Amino acid sequence: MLAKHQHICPRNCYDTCSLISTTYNGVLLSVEGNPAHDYTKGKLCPKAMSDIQKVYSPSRIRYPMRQRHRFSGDWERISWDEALEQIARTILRLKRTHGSTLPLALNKYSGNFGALHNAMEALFSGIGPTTRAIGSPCWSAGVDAQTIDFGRFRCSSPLDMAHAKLIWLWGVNPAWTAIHQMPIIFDAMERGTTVVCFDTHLSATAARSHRFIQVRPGTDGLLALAMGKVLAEENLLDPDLPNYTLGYHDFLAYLDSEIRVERAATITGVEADTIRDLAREYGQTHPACIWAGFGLQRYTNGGQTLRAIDALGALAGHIGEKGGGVQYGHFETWKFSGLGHTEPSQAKANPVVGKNPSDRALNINKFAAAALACTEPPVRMLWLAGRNPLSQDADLHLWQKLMNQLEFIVVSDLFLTRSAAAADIFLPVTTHYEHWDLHASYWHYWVGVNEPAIAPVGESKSDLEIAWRVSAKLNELEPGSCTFPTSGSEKETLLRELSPELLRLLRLQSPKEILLQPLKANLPPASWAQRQFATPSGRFEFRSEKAVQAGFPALPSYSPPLSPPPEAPLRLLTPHHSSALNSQSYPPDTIPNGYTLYVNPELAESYGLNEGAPAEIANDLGAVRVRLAFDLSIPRDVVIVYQHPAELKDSCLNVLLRSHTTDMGTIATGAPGLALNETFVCLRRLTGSVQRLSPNP
Ligand SMILES: Nc1nc2c(c(=O)[nH]1)N[C@H]1C(S)=C(S)[C@@H](COP(=O)(O)OP(=O)(O)OC[C@H]3O[C@@H](n4cnc5c(=O)[nH]c(N)nc54)[C@H](O)[C@@H]3O)O[C@H]1N2
Ligand SMILES: Nc1nc2c(c(=O)[nH]1)N[C@H]1C(S)=C(S)[C@@H](COP(=O)(O)OP(=O)(O)OC[C@H]3O[C@@H](n4cnc5c(=O)[nH]c(N)nc54)[C@H](O)[C@@H]3O)O[C@H]1N2
Ligand code: SF4
Ligand SMILES: [Mo]
Repeated sequence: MLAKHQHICPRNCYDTCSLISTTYNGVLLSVEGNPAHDYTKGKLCPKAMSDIQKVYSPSRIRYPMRQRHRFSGDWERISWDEALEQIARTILRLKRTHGSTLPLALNKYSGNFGALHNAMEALFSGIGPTTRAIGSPCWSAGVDAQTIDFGRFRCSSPLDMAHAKLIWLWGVNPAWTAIHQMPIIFDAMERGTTVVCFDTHLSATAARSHRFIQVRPGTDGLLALAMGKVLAEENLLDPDLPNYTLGYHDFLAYLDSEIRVERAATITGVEADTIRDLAREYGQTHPACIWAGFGLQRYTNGGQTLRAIDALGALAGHIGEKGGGVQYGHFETWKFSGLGHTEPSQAKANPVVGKNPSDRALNINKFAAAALACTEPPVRMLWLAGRNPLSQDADLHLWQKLMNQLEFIVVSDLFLTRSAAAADIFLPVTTHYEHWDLHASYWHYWVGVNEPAIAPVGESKSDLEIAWRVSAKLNELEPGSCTFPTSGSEKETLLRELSPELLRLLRLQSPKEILLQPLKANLPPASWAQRQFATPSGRFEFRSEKAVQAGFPALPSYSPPLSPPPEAPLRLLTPHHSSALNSQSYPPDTIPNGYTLYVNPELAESYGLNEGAPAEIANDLGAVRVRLAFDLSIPRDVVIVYQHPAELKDSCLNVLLRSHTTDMGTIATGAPGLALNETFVCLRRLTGSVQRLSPNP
């Protein structure tokens, strides 16, 4: 029998698409984009198009497993009861030994952003105070910058960009990372909108824009400040500034005394005349929209970069404009109840982190170092859920050390990932075609339900079901040891996740109405239209006391990114890949054969290397084998690898990353972000065999 079901793509992706699956006798036949969803518009990316392959992939793990020795690959199939028993007994033993539940650590992030996936946080809260990864490897600096400037983290509906006469795509690559925005941009172009892309090299998005502005990595803040200075010099400032902003005199004084357009040109690589032209066009065109992406804030000065861009938007009067503003992302629809076990204010501040005040919070970007440093009590058990840190994090040498020191590691995932290779117990989870869930987006305003279309593949279970079962086992072994529910209905739990605030935003009388179709929140299409801000002053704050209190400069200002050390003179950028989603490969089981290093041909020539030549990029942390590909648009001191998963036998790209943190992130996400673009390497011709570095097994 044919049947249709609704889903939401749960990946960490701007688009959070609404999907419709067709099954025949309980088997998935096809997945399409929902035509009734005005952002997905019936279209899917190639990743979701290979979802069915992923669901039925032969390498998907279908039953719980135990590994005899970490990294040995010596796995044995076990029953759920054996797995749960070992997990629960270990938890209770550690609690007894240390007189505390803090030795238990949870590190969870973006494998699946569904509300019911907060079950893992809720389970840990139900056990007692535990050690938690907080913050985000992704966007923290930018979130703080916007929280400081506007008072609240929100953005316009992405459909609003259609009204812009000028669109600046700044450090964002939607042609690969948010493909559903591209038709909106293309339609605007057809109606006469000019699109400018600011990137470090000719990205896929830059190639589709009218104009490409090449910026030296980590210097965008200075470029924005220089353009702000031009606006001031050429009387292109919004005359309304005194009415709705705070500290603009101070900011203009800073621009006047500290910023020189010619000097900015030398540092940013954008010619002074171009800076002036761009500023004039931006100041004179209304409405004008800046989309500032996550790529430009992955630096030690990333938060200040975004503050400078916000300030430029305000100086030119584009904030609050229909079709204008500075767009980055939002939390507005992430008003889930947190399964009753996560502290609501934290759940609000960061959609994917729920923790209680008594928990021991470790920055997710420094997790390994921080966990190793924990004493009284130490961290002894780690649960990774929806996370692949041995592929995605920095400081992998410390991760390796941590993995070797811990007493017990549980990984719940779909596949035997690089991180799962460190597990003692592997628990197989369901995909979004096999469980209920509720999803919001950090880019558009839709909220929707994910319903199961097929029975769980093999013995896999949803993260929520796993959390219930762990709680049941704990309570069986020691009554009262976990307050998280021991069973329930996924559907009913989902309905309870619609908090009164979310019900109001979605204009729902009863939670059940969400089961019918995805709904768009009742939010203004253009944010800050009334120019009433959520800052302490109620104004757009060029000068912020909140920033000062958090230890940041009061004004948007420029500080340079890190400089390369002499022995590693090339900056390595590792932006997101067109056909991978972080460590998740698409189609599954098609991991590219090694990494491609994109370089300027002149750089390659100076090393005597041809296109296609094998080489190695290395620094004091490790070395990675690459194959060279030429890209004339890449500066001679920058090299690029688009991040994608690697075969377990190969060195992973992130062995080269040290966990430099971004300037900001503490206010909104609890911890500074990851300055992953501050990575430096040297390039070496390959002679002999490549050194294999930790954390490879
Ligand atoms: N070099 C480099 N490193 C980076 C980045 C970069 O640009 N370059 N980007 C950074 C950024 S922005 C991010 S957000 C992080 C992302 O890093 P992570 O948060 O680790 O995200 P993913 O690799 O997408 O997913 C992690 C795991 O979740 C699993 N998973 C999928 N669905 C489920 C589920 O329902 N339940 C469970 N339990 N598991 C599931 C997947 O199979 C995958 O193994 O990486 C960061 N690391
Ligand atoms: N296909 C695909 N889509 C994805 C993901 C994926 O892995 N693959 N990951 C998802 C996740 S977790 C995230 S965080 C988003 C990220 O999506 P985006 O916000 O687009 O961010 P990035 O891909 O990290 O970087 C965007 C661009 O910034 C550029 N850039 C780097 N440094 C600088 C700089 O100093 N200045 C300027 N002007 N540009 C710079 C990079 O070259 C890149 O082209 O994408 C999501 N969507
Ligand atoms: S990965 Fe992104 S673009 Fe692709 S289906 Fe999922 S949400 Fe949509
Ligand atoms: Mo991300």
